[in-house]
Amino acid sequence: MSAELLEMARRIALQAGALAAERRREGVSVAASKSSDVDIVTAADRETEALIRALIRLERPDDAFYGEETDAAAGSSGLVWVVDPIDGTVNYLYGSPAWAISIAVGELGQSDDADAEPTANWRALAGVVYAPATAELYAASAGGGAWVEQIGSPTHPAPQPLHVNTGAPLAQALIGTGFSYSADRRQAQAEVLLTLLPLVRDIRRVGSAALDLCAVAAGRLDGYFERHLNPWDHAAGALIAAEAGATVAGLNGAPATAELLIAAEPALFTALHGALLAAE
Ligand code: LIP
Repeated sequence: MSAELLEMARRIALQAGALAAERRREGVSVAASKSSDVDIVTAADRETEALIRALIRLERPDDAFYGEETDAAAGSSGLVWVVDPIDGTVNYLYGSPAWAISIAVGELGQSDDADAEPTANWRALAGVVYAPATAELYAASAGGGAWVEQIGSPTHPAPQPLHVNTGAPLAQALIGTGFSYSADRRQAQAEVLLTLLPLVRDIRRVGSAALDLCAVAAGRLDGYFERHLNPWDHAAGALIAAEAGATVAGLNGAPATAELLIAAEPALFTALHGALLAAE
């Protein structure tokens, strides 16, 4: 099941990435703002999600859908697709390369909370993060490992397996993070950073949770944390990082949710979790 779902997600991500890249070349502008004046959506975000949603429905009409730019749709199959059509939207708007198509599919868990995030207690089955600007497609299936493909290379290199960095103490760890679109939340996040920054090697703020999680999987970051993420930001990247050896979770053993997501190899996860608790 996971292999077939992964192949489907990969195929759709490549089509969606080609569309988004073409729209980027044509020129991109803000279509609307959402939770704040700086939380924007472009017409390409909407068009790309519409394409992904239609392609999924064509092949698997009974699956649920949960995307950033359109209303959620329930399903009857027990599977849900969690999609960010363009993660790193602001980078996409400015023409920076750090943006990606993020597509994940999993088995919905049982929850009494109708408002619960679909990824809070789901079982992720397959995830793909495709970055057209760098032609890198990251992928993972449950229990099948994680890898990165170079798309379009004339030499057709084999996919490279992904493994997290291990052994870096917190003081030598390169940590990724990100910030909310809400000014009040950013103030609080900056105050946490004031405490954390002297405790680690350095901080990186890429602007795409999906690519931050793939960077942890690839060993280009030792760890990553962020508050206030949406499920579509991390659904695919979290599986890729976990299949590459990271612990991906929230506070005190809870699943990763909007409250907090931390991703790192187990020993660093514990150290980073403790430092974040102390910094709050
Ligand atoms: C983005 C996340 C990023 C976060 C940004 C934004 P978007 O998602 O991927 O980690 O720091 O504030 O939420 O809005 O580009 O889909």
